[in-house]
Amino acid sequence: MTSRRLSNSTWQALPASVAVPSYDRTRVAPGIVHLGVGAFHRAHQAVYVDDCLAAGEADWGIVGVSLRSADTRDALAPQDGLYTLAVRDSGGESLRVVGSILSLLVAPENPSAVLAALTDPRTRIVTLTITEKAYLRAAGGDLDAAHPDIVHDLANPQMPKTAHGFLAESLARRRIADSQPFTVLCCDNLPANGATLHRLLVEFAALREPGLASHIADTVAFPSSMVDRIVPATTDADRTRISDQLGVEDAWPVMTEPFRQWVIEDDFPAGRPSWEKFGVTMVGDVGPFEDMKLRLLNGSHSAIAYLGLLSGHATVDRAFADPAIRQFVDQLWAEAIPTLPQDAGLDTADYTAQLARRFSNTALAHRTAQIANDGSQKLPQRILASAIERAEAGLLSEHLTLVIAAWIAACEARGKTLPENHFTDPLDVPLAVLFSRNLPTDELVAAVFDLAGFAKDHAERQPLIESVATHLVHFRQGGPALALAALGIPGARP
Ligand code: CS2
Repeated sequence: MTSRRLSNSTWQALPASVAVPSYDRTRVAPGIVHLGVGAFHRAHQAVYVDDCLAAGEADWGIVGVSLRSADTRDALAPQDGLYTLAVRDSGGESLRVVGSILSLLVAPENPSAVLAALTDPRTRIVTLTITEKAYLRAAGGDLDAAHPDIVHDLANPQMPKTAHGFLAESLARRRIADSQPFTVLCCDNLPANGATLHRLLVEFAALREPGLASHIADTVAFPSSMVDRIVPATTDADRTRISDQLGVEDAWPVMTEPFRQWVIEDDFPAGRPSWEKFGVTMVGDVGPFEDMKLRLLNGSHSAIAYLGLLSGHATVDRAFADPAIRQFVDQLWAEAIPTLPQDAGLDTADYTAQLARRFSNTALAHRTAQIANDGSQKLPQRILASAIERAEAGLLSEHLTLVIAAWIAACEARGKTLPENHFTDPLDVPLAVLFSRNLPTDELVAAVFDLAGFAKDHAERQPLIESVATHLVHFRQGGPALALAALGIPGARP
């Protein structure tokens, strides 16, 4: 492999088969600060923005911020922010160098630089992909005001650690400077993600100063958005293969599928790129799209992850090719679909057929263990929301509750049939304490529900717990084969 790096001075000499920025990067000004500059952002929002820049909308370059690790900055700073997007399916791989990330900051190293970027009047949009757990919600959904990072940020507003701390402090500074607030565009897989972040940030600001809370409540726009693209973690083999194809080294390429989707509520008082010209759907209410994506795509993704892990399948495509898991997913979709809005024009048959094709993409090697991370943060909106709504309508949800049991069984299997830290969860420590107590199964499930805030204070909590416990007994006695057989699905791998 060559030691020359992909950068402003090498990209012109790449092979003709690699698409490159067609615009002058030196003329691009920053207009967006992105919090959480991981692989998903670089395969999704940064690509849509790259399209806008290529069409001459030069005011929307991205300042990428990592809230925790320096890895992305360390890899991309020597590359002037350039990286390769590899779009993969059975037809092969197409490469594109993306130029929309102008600079990279690491919040723990230099919080002042992040605040400076956020208060720069040219910054008109702040986008976020920080993952579900970084919203720091307590069991039940309110801001976890006792979380050490929240306590820290309230005591040290000039040196924040959390997204809440950075957003509140920069909005406070912009308010004093009489500079228009930026629009906050949440791109994480949370229900009503804009409204959820708005509520959490107002809760956080109220702990600082009531005036700031009402300023944020009244003047800052938080459009919700639905983002979708499957982005497996990049491997060393990917890095080597891409660098060989480029003829220069790319330390941090991203892998993805051909499909991409972005649906955004059109509420940008400080302006926005003409996203609608580049494949983004701008709508008044993103709710139906969000629910369909969370409950059908992400819900079945979690099911495939936990059943796949328990059945010995390392990747989504292999798990989905297992006839028992495939049949289960079809039945899970049939259970979730009636909970979606019936009058919003959603074509669920087309959507699930497309999901089946996407999950069968063998070129992605999307690891089940990657999706299994953070189940306690993901299952409420992916699985429990549908189960609760069905219970309210007097309907059983045997497939939805099986996914929760599969999550618990997979958590218990770590250190036994699965490697110790095969996947992680913010609740790992208290979960391990619960598992060590050898509780009767229904008591264990009730304790897990309490810990994670599942169906908190809900009338349907007890029947859901009983259903999960029944499945968990099957998982413990006979693995996924017995659990799925009890639903009439034959032939699962034990
Ligand atoms: C996945 C998502 O890791 C996960 O939990 O379900 O990241 C999924 O791949 C994306 O939401 C697809 O848009």
